[in-house]
Amino acid sequence: MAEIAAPTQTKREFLHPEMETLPREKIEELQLQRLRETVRNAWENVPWHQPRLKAAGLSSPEDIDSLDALQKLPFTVKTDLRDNYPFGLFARPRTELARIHASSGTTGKATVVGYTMQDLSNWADLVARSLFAAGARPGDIVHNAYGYGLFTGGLGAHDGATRLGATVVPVSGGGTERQITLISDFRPRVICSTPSYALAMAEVAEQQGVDLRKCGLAVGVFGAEPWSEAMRQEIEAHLGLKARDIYGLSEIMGPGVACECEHGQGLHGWEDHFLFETIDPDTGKRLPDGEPGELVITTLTKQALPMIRYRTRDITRLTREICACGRTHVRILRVTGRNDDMLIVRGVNVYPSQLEAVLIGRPGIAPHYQVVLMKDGALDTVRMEIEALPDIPPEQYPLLAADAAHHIKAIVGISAHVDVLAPGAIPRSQGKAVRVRDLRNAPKS
Ligand code: DLL
Repeated sequence: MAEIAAPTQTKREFLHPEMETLPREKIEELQLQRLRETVRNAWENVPWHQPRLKAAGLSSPEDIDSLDALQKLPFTVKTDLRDNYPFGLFARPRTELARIHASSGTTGKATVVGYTMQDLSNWADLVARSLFAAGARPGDIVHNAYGYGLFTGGLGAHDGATRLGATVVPVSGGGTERQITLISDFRPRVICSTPSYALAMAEVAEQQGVDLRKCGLAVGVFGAEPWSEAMRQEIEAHLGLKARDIYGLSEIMGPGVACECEHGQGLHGWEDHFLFETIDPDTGKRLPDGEPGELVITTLTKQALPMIRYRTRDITRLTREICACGRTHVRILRVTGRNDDMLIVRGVNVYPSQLEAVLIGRPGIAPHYQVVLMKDGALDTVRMEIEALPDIPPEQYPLLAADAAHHIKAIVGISAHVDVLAPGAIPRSQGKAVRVRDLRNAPKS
């Protein structure tokens, strides 16, 4: 009897090889066709869009005859979703929606987003593609510590990992001690969480006497908040894995709009489903690739919630150079921060992640911090609260503070007062970390 050959494990570098390596002209051909369909969907099915598109000079969706035509179309902003709360921008009747997510935001009404079954399926495909690019493989155990619920992180990563063919542990955020037990017992190869929560887990593991570096973790897929290269090194050192960046936002889909591959040189933005531009946030003019600006995304396949030129408020740069991995899709360089989070300190523009990049990894300092904004007369001032590592004696805190302030001044160019606090003093996150405390309008005590 002929011997049955063991299944050959062919080395596949892409989950969707043809699509991920599509030549640029083919990508653009597909994008133009899908852009026209998206504009048609918005025009025919969302009463809010048509008058705006007409005012922009469009007499029908057929006028979209080149990708350049996109530049004539009006932007969509977060308040447009709020103004049409809850379902006003949906292009499908409520009965055709398979799921709703929402983000609470800090002020006002939630932003509500909806998905048809097809939208959910595309989303699962793109998260699976992202996880694969980051290094996850079918058959892996994926420990999913993104929050489940209205936040898109939990269910988004869950469906993607399932679509990839992984075994998902749907643990959600929080209950950190139990997370550590599950990680050491199940030995997942892949972990998904916010980067700040990954570090919070590492810290609790150390307190429990568990060495996460010996628990079989190989790949971490971290996102939902800005994080620096210094933070990446810190996470890799404490968890013993390769830390990869995943980006997304609920208004566009959720996690998986873009993700790093094994080269970690920018996040591949999946151009068969989205169109990426960067603009000058003040003038709204499109910027050439390579220049930092506000990321603007147009959806190309969304049925329930087509988005035309959505202003993300995220600041980044794009490059269309082909990555060393062979993927041809545009790369979004690390998102440094949101426009809303930009601090202006005596005329210098600063993002919290720039301060993070300077501080994290400095000797004696733990990777937990908060930026406190205050007022000194008419001027904004910044106080950095950072934490000492447990083995640092408190007498040394003033020295550490002076050293940190010196480096902030030298590298970022602002004067910040630095307070070094005892271990555990900065609140730990279970999801998105609160990096900024704005006390500028707080009553004086
Ligand atoms: O945070 C979706 C997500 C979940 C992405 C899990 C990645 C992983 P929202 O709650 O709508 O959606 O928040 C979107 O978070 O506009 C960025 O400001 C920020 N953000 C998301 N990913 C990154 C990242 C999810 N990798 C907002 N780097 C976005 C920097 C990020 N900022």
